[in-house]
Amino acid sequence: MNFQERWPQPSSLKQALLARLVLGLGVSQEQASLRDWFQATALTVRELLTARWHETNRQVRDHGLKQVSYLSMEFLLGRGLQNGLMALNILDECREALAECGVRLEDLIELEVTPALGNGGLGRLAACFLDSMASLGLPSIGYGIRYEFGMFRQEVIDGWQIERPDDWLADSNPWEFMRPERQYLVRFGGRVVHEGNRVHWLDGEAVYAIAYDTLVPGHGHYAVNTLRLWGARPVEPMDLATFNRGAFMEALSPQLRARTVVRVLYPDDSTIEGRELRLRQEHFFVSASIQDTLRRFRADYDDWALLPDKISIHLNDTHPALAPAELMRQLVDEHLLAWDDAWDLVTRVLSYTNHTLMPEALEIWPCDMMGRLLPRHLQIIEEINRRFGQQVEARPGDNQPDLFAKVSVIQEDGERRVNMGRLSVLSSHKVNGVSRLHSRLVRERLFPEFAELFPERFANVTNGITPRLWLNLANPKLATLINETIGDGWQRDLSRLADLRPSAEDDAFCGRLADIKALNKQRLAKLIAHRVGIEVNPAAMFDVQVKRIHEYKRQLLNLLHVIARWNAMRAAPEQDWPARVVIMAGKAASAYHMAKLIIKLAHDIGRRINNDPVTGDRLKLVFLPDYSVSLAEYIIPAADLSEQISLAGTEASGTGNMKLALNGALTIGTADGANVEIAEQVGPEDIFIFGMSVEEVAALDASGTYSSREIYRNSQQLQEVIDQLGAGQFSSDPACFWPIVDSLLDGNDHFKLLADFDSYWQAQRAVDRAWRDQPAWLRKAARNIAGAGRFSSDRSIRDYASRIWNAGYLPA
Ligand code: 26V
Repeated sequence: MNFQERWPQPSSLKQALLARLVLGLGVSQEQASLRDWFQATALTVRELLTARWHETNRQVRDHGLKQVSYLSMEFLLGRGLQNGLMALNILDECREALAECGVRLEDLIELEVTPALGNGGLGRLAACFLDSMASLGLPSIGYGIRYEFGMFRQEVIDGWQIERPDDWLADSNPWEFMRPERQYLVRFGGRVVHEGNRVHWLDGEAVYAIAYDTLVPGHGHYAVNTLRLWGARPVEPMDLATFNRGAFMEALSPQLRARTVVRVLYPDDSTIEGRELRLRQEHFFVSASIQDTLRRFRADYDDWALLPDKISIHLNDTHPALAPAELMRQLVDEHLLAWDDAWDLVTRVLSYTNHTLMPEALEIWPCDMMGRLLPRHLQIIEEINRRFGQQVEARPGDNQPDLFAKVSVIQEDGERRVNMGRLSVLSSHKVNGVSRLHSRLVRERLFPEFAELFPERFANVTNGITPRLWLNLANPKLATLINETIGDGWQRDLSRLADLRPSAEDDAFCGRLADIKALNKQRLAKLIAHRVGIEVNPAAMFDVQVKRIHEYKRQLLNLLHVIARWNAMRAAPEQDWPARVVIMAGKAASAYHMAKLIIKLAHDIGRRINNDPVTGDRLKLVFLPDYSVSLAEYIIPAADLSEQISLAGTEASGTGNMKLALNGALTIGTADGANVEIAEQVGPEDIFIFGMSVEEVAALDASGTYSSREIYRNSQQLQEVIDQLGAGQFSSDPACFWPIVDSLLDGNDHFKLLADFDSYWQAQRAVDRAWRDQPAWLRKAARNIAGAGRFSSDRSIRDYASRIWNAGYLPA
C-alpha cells in the first residue's frame, strides 16, 4: 500500500469513501467493519448532497420564493442510504466502488437502522411529502421532534405483543447535522404580567431547543430541502454545587428533566396518553419551529406584511395546533405588532390538514392544564375566541342562537377545555381532508357550522405516496419493466402510468409482470421462513393486510374470514380451493388491549391452521412482527391482494392501499377513504368493493336497529366461527378470546363486522374465482398499476401548492 492509497484524496467515489473511512472515522481499511463502511458511505453521500443543499437555500433567497414550514409531530422516514444514492444517481457507481474494496453495498443498506419517528399513516405521509417537495423543487422545511426513542420495536412472544425501546441513536446517526447556532429558548409555566400594552411572561422553567438537520434530497431535481428536528438541552447543564457535595444523580437532574420532553414518541394513533408531557412536546416543537421560521423570514425581509407571501405554516393534524397562539404571542408580545395586524397575518399564513374523524383522536386540552403549563397561550386563545364570539353574535339575520356554543374554541360543557380542531379551523385560511370522501365528512360531520360560516376555507387534497420509495426502490424490476414499456416520463408525472393500460392485453408484458411478482414473492417467502419459521408456497395468493392494528381497520374481520374459510375447506377438502397465504403485520398501541388481543388471535389461528394436514399449504396465516417502513418494502411488492376493509366512514384515506395497487395488488375493500378514488381509477372490474356505504352505515346508526346478535343468530357460518372463538378452539386458555366474542355479540359490534361479513365472504369468493384465471388476474394487476398514477405524492403536493399554499417552485 503506497502513500497515495493510505491517505487517499477524494478524486473518485472510491477515493471519497476511503477518505471518509480512514481520515474521517479513523479506521484503517484492513480493520474496517461493515458498520464502519456504512458510516463512511453515508457520510460520503451526505457530503455529496451538501453542495446541492447550499445551492437550494441560495436560490430560494435569490428568487424570493415562498417557503413552507411543514409542522408534524411525526416523520416516518425509512432508511437513507439507498435513497440518497438514488437521488445522486450514483447507485451503481457506489456499488462498484465498494465492490473494489470487497464490500457489498446491499449489506450496508440492510445494516442501516430504520428511523421510526412516527406511528403510521400520518408520519409516513409527512415523509412522502418531504420527498415530493424536494423532487418538485418546492422550498420547504419539515419541523418535528428528534425523539431519542422512536416507535417501539415489536416482539411477539406466544402471540403477545411485547414493546421494546427503539434506541435508534445508539449507533451515531450519520445523516444529521447538529446546529448549535440554531438554538431557541422554550418556556413553560410561570405567570403573566400586564404592564400597559405590554405583556410579560415571567418565571417558570425553560429549555433550549437545538436543531438537528437532515437533508431531504430531490429525485430528478437538484433541490435538497431540510428536515429540522428539535433536540432538547437544559439551560444549566448541571448543578456543580450539588455534584460537589456528593449528590451525583441529583446534580444531573436538569439534564434529565430537559431531555424528557424529547425522550419518546407517543406510541398511539388514536388516544391521548401521558397527556401533560404530550402537551409539553407539542409546545416545545411548535415554539422552536415558529421562532426559527420568523427568524429566517426576518433575515431576508423587514416588512411583516410580506409574511404571507414568503411563508406558509402547515399543521399536520392538530398536534401543532398551538401554532396560532404561539405565533400571536411572538408577534404581539415580542415583536410588538398590533393584535389585529398579527391575527390577519396568522390566518393568512396557517393551513391545517385533518387526518382522522375518530373522536378519541381529536385533541381537547383541559384549560386547567393549559393554564398551568402555558398561561399566556391560554389567555391568547381565550382572546381569539372572545373576538370570534363577537363576530358570530354580530352575524346579520342570525337564526341560530346557540351557534357559538357549537363553534367555541373553549368548550364549556363540563370541565372547560380547548378544542384544538376548532382552533385550527378558526386560525387557518384553508382546511383540508385527505380523500374526497373524508373531506366531505370533515365538512358535514366534524365542522358543519364552520363550513357554513367559512365555506371557502374547506378543501380536499387526496393523499399520495412517493413512487421513488414505493416503486423505484422497493420494486426496481417493476420500475425497469415500466421504463421499457412506456419510457421514463412517468418518473416525473406518475399519471403517465395510464399509458400502461394497453399493455394489460399484451401477453409478453403480463408474463414479465408475473415473473417479477414471483421473484418478489420468493424473496418474501424466504423472509417469512427466516423470521417466523413458517414455510409458505410462493405460488399461493399472497393476501396482505399491513397497517396499525385498530378495531376500525377491522383486522378481526379478516381473521373471521380466515376461520370461516378454514371451516369450509375442512368441510369440503376435495373442492378446488386456490392456495392462499394471509399475511398480516402491524403494531398495537401499548395500552390498547383489544388490539393486542387481535394480534394474539392472529398468531393463535395461524398456529392451529398452519399445521393442519387437511388444508396443507392451501391456507396459511402469517403474522410478521415489527412492521416498519423497511418491512413494508419487502411485503408490498410481493402482494397479490390488498385488504382495505375499514368500516365505511372511518379510514380518512389510507395510503397502504395506494402502495399496494401501485405494485400490482388487487384491492378487496370497502367504499371508504381513498379506496373510492382507487376504484374510479382502476374501474369496477378490477377491484373488489364490498360492504355498506357511508350512507348505509349512517342510516343503520340513525335507525338504532343494528343488532349484531341477530345477524349471528341468522348466520350458521358466523355462529360456527364465533362459537369456536368462544370455546377456546384456538387457544390453550379457553377464556382467552372472550373479550372479542363479547365485543362482537354483547358490545353490539361497534365497527359492524358482522353487518359486512356476508358481503365480505362473497367478495372473497369473487377473488377466488378471479385468481383461478391467472392470465385474467395479471391483466387486472396491470390495470391496477396503470390506474395508480393519480396517487403520487407529487400530485398531492402540486395540489397543496396551488390550492392551499400558493407556493412556487425552484427552476428545474
Ligand atoms: C393522534 C395521536 C394522539 C396523541 C398521541 C399520539 C397520536 C398520534 C397520532 C394521532 C392521529 C393519527 C391520525 C392518523 O394517523 N391518521 C391517518 O392519516 C393518514 C394520512 O392522512 C391516513 O391515510 C389514514 O387514513 C389516517 O388514519
